[in-house]
Amino acid sequence: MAVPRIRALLVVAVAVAAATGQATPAAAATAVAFSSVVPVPVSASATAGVSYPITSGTTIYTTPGSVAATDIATQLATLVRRSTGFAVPIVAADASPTDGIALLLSGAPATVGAEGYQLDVTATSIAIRANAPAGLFAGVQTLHQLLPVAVDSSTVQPGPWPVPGGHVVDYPRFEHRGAMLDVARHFFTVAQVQRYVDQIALYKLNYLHLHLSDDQGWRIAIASWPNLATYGGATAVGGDPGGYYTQADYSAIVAYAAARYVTIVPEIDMPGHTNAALASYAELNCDGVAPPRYTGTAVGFSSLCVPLPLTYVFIDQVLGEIAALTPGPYLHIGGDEASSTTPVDYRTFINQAQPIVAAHGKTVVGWHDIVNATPLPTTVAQYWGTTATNSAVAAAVAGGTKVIMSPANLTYLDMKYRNNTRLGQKWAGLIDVEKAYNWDPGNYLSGVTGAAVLGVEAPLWTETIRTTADIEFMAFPRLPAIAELGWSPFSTHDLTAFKVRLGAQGPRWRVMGINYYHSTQVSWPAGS
Ligand code: IFG
Repeated sequence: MAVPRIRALLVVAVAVAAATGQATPAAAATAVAFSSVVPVPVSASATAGVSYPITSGTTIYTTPGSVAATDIATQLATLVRRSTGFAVPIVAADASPTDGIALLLSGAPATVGAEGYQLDVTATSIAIRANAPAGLFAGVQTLHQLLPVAVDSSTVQPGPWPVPGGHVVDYPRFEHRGAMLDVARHFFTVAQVQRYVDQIALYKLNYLHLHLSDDQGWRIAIASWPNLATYGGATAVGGDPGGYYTQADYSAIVAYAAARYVTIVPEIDMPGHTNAALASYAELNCDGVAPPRYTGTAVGFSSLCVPLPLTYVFIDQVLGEIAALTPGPYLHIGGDEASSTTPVDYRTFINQAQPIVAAHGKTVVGWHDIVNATPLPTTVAQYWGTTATNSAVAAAVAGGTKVIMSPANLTYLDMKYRNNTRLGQKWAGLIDVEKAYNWDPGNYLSGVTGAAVLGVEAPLWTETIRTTADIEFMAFPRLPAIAELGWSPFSTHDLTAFKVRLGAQGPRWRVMGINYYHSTQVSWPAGS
């Protein structure tokens, strides 16, 4: 179709939209730049002048007999159906499709591994090939970012729906690419967490760490200790409403995340950050007296009673119930800021808690403070320091400990962008896009490089965060920067190029209703 006719079509579309009171169509007529994908793929080459038009005749083909491929296809079809109004049928691919959109668990190069994919867009077809469902899902996230931004509209838009032509071969640098959401300082509903899962999955993050307990709130029902949720979960920072997940709620989050190839990592912080538990059960306290519930924002004042045998019955039963609901490999036991636990007691406690986690078939993750005890060989330390050297962590790594990189001064999404940012804190410094992007998780902490680094995670603590809009304001645009550090080869690391790609995400975030911060370090397209 010659360009003038497309322009004429668009004029008509806008006129029709205006006449029918529909929202004027987001810029659906022009194809997204092939180079705008975040995280940047290992290799991507656009085919100039070629685009695939999604039309009412477009079919999605999937590998026969694969429930996972069909589920992924259904997620893509649901997105496209909602905004195009097309039927987008899903059928099993009986051969190598020559039209439509093929999502295939065959034909991908072995080099892309289990999480990678190959994507080809021609004038007549789109093909995503992977060795495993996780790779197919990753390829669909890249395709999603290549669809016109109007595809993310919640109402039918006029189109047209061109997808830019090109070839991608892609796979992740790090296995652990995570976000953390603190649901203890403020509680967020299942739907709010699921919305965040959708957003982090679009940027190929594959872990969501939920900080489920702290001084200000206990957020998951434990059948053997019911007061934890009903009493310990009733409040929040500032006296804001509390809340908690029933075990069915938690399972719904786990399942929703799993369908998007995001693994949930539950955290029960201990021995510190435990006032909500101690307030819920007097018998857990060394003096037998339950402290009042706490709605402030101080840290370091609480501790489980280390000499008390009941403490270990408690953590065994709590962690046992959570482990049974958690298909992922990790249980996070926190371990941070145990200022009210003596160093001897801290070591005793952590060294007793780790085998309890292992007995429930899970691998321990802890904030890096746990290297001051004796980490199990499989225990993972999550580094949250603000320095590029930490001799205790380096020593643990020399002993085989693996690390998830979360330097607070680079990845903490609750840090203000600028001094005048309304939300957030600034104890670890101000973090805008350039600081969030301009580092290498694999070569940041001295003595912690290469295979010792499992990956990266961006925590969002919620002392000052109360709503979905607050979450999105702090997570976007910095989380995609962390996502690119986790996925893309460091050879592609380029701040200038990244900021162009990041700016190109703005129009889609606007259509998705993501309340992102228009960082002054990025040039955002008009209207985004
Ligand atoms: N440090 C505390 C968090 C939270 C954070 C806010 C860790 C591991 C400061 N511990 O970060 O509970 O209060 O930025």
